[in-house]
Amino acid sequence: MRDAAPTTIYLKDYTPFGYIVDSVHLTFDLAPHATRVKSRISFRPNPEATDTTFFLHGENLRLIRASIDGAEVTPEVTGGGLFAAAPAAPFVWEAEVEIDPANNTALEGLYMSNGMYCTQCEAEGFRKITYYPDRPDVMSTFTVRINGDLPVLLSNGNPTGSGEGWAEWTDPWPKPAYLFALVAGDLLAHSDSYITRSGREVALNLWVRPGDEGKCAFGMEALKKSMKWDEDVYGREYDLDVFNIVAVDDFNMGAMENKGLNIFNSAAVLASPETSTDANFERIEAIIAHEYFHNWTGNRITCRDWFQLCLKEGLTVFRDAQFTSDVRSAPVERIRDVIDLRARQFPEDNGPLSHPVRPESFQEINNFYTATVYEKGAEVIGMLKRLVGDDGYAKALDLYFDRHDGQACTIEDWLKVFEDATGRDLGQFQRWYSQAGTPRIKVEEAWADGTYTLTLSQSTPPTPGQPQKHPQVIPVAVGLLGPNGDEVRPTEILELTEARQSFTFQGLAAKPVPSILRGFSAPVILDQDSTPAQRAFLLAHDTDPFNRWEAGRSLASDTLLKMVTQDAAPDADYLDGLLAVLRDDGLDPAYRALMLDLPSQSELAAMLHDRGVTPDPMAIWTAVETLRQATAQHMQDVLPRLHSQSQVDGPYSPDAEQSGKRALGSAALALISRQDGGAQAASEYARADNMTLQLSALSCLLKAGKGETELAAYYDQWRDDRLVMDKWFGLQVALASPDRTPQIARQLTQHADFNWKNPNRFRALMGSLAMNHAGFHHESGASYALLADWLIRLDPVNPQTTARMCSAFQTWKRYDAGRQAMIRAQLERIASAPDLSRDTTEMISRILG
Ligand code: 0A1
Ligand code: ZN
Repeated sequence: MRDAAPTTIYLKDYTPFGYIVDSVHLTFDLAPHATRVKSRISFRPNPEATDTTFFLHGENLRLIRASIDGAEVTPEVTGGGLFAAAPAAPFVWEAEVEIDPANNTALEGLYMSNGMYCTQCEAEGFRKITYYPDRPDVMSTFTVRINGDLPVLLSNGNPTGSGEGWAEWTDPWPKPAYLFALVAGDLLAHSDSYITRSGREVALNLWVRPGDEGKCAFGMEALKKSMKWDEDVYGREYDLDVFNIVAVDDFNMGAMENKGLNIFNSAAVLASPETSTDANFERIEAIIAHEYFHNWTGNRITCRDWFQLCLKEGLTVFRDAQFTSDVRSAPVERIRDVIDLRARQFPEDNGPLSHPVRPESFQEINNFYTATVYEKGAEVIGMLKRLVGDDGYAKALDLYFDRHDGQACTIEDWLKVFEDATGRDLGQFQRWYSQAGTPRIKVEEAWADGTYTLTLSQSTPPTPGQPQKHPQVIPVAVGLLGPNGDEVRPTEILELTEARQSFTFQGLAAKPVPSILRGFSAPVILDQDSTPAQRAFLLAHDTDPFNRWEAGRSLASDTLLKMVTQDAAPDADYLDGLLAVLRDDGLDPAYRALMLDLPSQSELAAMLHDRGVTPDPMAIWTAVETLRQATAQHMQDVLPRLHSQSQVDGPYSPDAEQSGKRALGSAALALISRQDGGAQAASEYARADNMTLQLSALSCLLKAGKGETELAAYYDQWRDDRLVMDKWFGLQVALASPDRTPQIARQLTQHADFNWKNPNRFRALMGSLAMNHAGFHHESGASYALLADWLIRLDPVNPQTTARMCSAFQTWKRYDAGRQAMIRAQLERIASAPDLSRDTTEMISRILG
């Protein structure tokens, strides 16, 4: 192990730092292997702290010299930082260190990507740049001078001076070190400007490598839309003279909200119709909004410590989802978010990696940038809004910004704002932050003398470290439909606070059909014994678009589970109901496309496991194939018309309307390909003039076991475009038939273009392997072994990405004894790799349990 004894950090141990930082001055002399960083930092004792130890974090730094108030000091340097004797009065700390950005492959701290210097400091990367109290509750203004022989030199804040080979930046807003950023390189700007609502002009730049200028326009529009939306909806205005975004090819995550200088994975910002799909455009718009919104929820108000990560992430995800709902379609956005939550957060919350939205301990904080903190964190805010109402939410948010601007806060501060603004006691609601696991709600119905009674029972299974759970407050949105399909009771929120609770509805003429958990009003699993006929009724009549979709989805799951466990034939209620929906031209094409989507094979495996059945990945795969085939047959007559929607009038636009039509057209083409063996897809491929259609046609061909020629043509066409080639790698693995998956994936790892040190390329291949359910769980165990080989290889180079990819194994205990033994062997092999990183060590030990 690289770190002999990994230490666990606990929320309960929080203490404030002994010193306040009044200002930070940094000077960078850039050189690939020997960058010098000089720091001058003004400290003064913190009257609120009892521990006055002067410890500065620092890792992989070569200390050249250090002084306090001008007098040279010799600190005690450890692996994680240094101690020095500090005066009990204000003092100035100065230090000079040397770092090696060119050899920084972990992409944390200051590193190089294609000859460009860039930084990533969240969560604890600043300590790899210089000695500093690298914790989010230490906030200061920063002035940065960059000396370097490169045309573009950027840092946070406003530009305050520049000349040949140097630039100076000043950030007037106090910030924690994790929001520090520096970029230097040969970059081009796509520029624009924005006038804020109070009339200030902000210069906007999107900086890219030469050659990428044609992929900036969409991102810039998304930025301006986000700035306007945050003014209109939250009353939040931008607060600097410039806003810079930089696209970087080598990046561990999607993007980073550094103050005034957002750094983006190029996959999360660069887009053009020829190279990006509609889904890419939509994701880019959401990420740009997300990072921009962090300026208030994250930067102006930040986190006291990393346990409070959801304070900024849950809220900012919630805000970016609101934005997408407003600028696109609200029901479609909600359905997509729930699909994503079930695909990523539910498995996490119901397996060995389960943790509360606000964790109570960690070894490596980078392992807690999870779907639970982000997506469940956002769901918790959605519930809070549902419980206090839109006005209560607006008042609470205004109070939050007023009261806490400039501070580093906790979840307690956040909930107190809601209590003070609305008068509501949130004592029980707090459990959503401290209790892990997905609550399950069981539904019972009773009907007598015009009174309908719904009895809801909640329970949350044990999770690591939390054997006992207490009832949570769960907002359950319910509407009632009469026998003819009319809504007899509009949506109301039932507040489930007890373990078991009944709700009555009086004065009804006939027994109603309930539509429960409308809009997915809480992140729970609903356990309802309804018949296929009842679900089909909701699919036909529910006025709540989410639950209408959900009815179709549960019909699909039910039929698939019966096909797996009872060898049943595809259910007619499902097929007829789906056909009726597809025929209904009054329904949004995007919505109809989502109706055609099936639950993922991994989700089906989880459902089987919940019902006490050991999932057989091949049996699930076969059931899905059979249902798809039956669907193609049953929908045969409507498919050509649905497919024709792909051909829109006028030039390509990634807007909701056009992309919805293409989504429906592509879903139809996938079914047509099952009938014609890919003949139509081949001609669609030949005439596709945008990446959405090109990729949808190629996918159909690969699924049909064809597409050799097209794959080769695609390679020739796009071999010089990294982002488009990521798709080429990903698609082949994602769509490989289960029997050939390990072999295809292995062959691709030997391809000359498999630049495995680039996180996007690594994820494209290995992430797709993990997502190809039946192929990953190939009975030979070859896919497990292949992934483990590559995780072992990547770990010394990039621990963060390695650790994140380990979650591919998190569901291992669902499967049969043979597969469990093979996975355990791979996990143990990874664990015993020499010098395994702290990141990966923690993940593997948690997964092994
Ligand atoms: N705060 C960013 C996510 C992020 C987190 C860590 C990173 O490096 C380890 C990079 C980005 C966001 O929420 O967008
Ligand atoms: Zn974020």
